[in-house]
Amino acid sequence: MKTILVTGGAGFIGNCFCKLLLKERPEWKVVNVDSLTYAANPSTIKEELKNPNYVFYKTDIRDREGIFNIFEKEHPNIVVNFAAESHVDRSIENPGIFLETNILGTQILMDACRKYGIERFHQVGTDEVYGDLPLDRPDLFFHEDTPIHTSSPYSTSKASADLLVLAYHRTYELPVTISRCSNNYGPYQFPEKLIPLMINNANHDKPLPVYGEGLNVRDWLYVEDHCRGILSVLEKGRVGEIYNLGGHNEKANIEIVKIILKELGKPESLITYVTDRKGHDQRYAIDPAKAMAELGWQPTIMFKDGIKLTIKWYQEHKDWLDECTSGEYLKYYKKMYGDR
Ligand code: NAD
Ligand code: TDX
Repeated sequence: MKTILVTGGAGFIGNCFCKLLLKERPEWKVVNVDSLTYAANPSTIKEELKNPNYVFYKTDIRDREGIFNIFEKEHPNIVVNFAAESHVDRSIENPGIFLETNILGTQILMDACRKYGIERFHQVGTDEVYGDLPLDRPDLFFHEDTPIHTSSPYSTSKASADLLVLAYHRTYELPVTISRCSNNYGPYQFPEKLIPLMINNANHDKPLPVYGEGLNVRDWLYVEDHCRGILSVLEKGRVGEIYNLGGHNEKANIEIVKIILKELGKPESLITYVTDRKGHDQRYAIDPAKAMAELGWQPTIMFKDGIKLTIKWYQEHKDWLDECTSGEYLKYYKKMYGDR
C-alpha cells in the first residue's frame, strides 16, 4: 500500500489525477490537500469523498505547520504538486499570490519531504516556462533543454518553482521529477480558461471574447492523457529529469472557438474580438519525444474526439458550470471583460 499526497486535487487536472489513481491504482491511498480557492468547485470531489482510499485536507500549501502536520500523520511515499494559481490573466492583474503559492508553497512541500523522507516529489509544470515560438516557424518545438524564457508572472512563478525543485535535487538530493505539459482541456476546467469560458458564454448567447485576432496557437492535450503521463513519470521516469508532455495538437484560438460554436449550433456572430492579453504568447508547441521513448507514454484521445467529449460533458453538467459562475466569478468577469 502506497500513500500518495496530491496537492490541488480539487482543481481541474489534480482531480482527474485522483480519479485515475482511485480507478487504476486501487491499492494506493490518495491524500488530497487543497485550500479550495475560487478555482475549486467543492462539488468536483463529491464522488471521491465516498471512497475509503481517499482523504481530503482543506489546507493551504503556504501553511508550513498545516502541511508538516499532514506529513506527520499520513507519511506519504509520493507527493505530486498540482496546487497553483493557474490563470495567466489573473497573474497579470495580481502577481503576488502567484509567487506565494507557486514558489513558496512548493518550497514548503519540499521542506516537508526532506524532513519526513519520500520516494518521489513530482512537480507539475507547464510548457509556458519556455516562452513562446513565432507563428511563422512551424518547424520549431519546445524540448526539455529549451532555455527558460518566461512572459507572464504566472509562467515566471512556475519556472521559478521548477528551478527550486532542481536545486533541492542537486543540493539536498531530494528525489524529484518535473513534467511540463501543454494546454489541457476536458471536464471540470474552471470557466475562466478558453474552452469552458467559450462554451459557457455560447450557452448563454453572450459574446465570445477572442483576444487580438485569435491567431495565437496552443497545443491541446486531453486532461486524462496528461494524468497518465504524470503516472508514467512516477513509475518509469528517472529522478532529476524533466519530461515534456504534449499531443502535437496545435490549433489557433479562433479555430477552437468556431468548433465550439458549430458543435453547439450557435452563430459565429457571437465572436467578438477584444483587446489582446498583455505580453500574449504567440505559439506553444511541445516535443514529447523523450516521454514517448523513455516512458512509452503517448496520448490516446485525438483532439477531434476529445473536444466533442468535453463539450458534451459541459452540456450535461450545466449545474456545475452555474456553481462556478456565481458569486466571485461575476465580479471577475466584469473586471476582466467589462471595458475590453
Ligand atoms: P486549477 O486552477 O484548476 O486548480 C488548482 C487547484 O489548486 C485548485 O483546486 C485550488 O484550490 C488549488 N490551490 C490553489 N492555491 C492553493 C494553495 N495555496 N494551497 C492549496 N491548494 C491550492 O489548475 P489546473 O489547470 O488544474 O492546473 C494544475 C497544475 O497543472 C498547475 O500547477 C498548473 O500550473 C499546471 N498546468 C496546467 C495546465 C492547464 O492547461 N490547465 C497545463 C500545464 C500545467
Ligand atoms: O477569454 C479568452 N479569450 C482568449 O482569446 C481567454 C480566457 C483566453 N483567450 C486566449 C488566450 C490564449 O491564447 O486563448 C488561449 C488560451 O488561454 P487560456 O485558457 O487562458 O490558457 P493559456 O494562457 O494558454 O494557459 C494555459 O495553458 C498552460 C493554462 O491556463 C495554464 O495553467 C497552463 O500552464
